[in-house]
Amino acid sequence: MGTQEFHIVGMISHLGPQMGVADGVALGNLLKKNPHVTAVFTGDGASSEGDFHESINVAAVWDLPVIFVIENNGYTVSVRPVRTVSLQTIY
Ligand SMILES: Cc1ncc(C[n+]2csc(CCOP(=O)(O)OP(=O)(O)O)c2C)c(N)n1
Repeated sequence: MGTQEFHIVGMISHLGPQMGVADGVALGNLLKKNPHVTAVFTGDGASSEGDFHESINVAAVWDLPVIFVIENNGYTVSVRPVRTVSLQTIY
C-alpha cells in the first residue's frame, strides 16, 4: 500500500528490491534539490540479497539522502541468521 498524500511508496517487496526504489526516490529529491530524506525498512534476511548491497553502495557513492533501517529480529522467517549471514552482528 502506498499514498502520495503522505509520501509513502507502495511496497514491491519488503526485501532488497525496495531499497533500490528508495535510492531512486532519494536521487529524485537530490536532483530537484528537495530538502527531503527517504527512509526504507527491511529485515536481516534482506542482507543476503544482492539488491541490498547494491543499494547501499550506490547510496554511499552518490551521497543520496536515504536512511536504511534494518530490523534484526533474529530470524529470516524461520531461519536463524547464523545460517544465512557470516557476521556476528548486523548493524
Ligand atoms: C525480493 C524477494 N525475495 C524473496 C522473497 C521471499 N521472502 C519472503 S520473507 C523472506 C525473508 C525475510 O527475512 P527478514 O527480512 O529477516 O524478515 P522477517 O523474517 O523478520 O519477517 C524472503 C526471502 C520476497 N518476498 N521478496
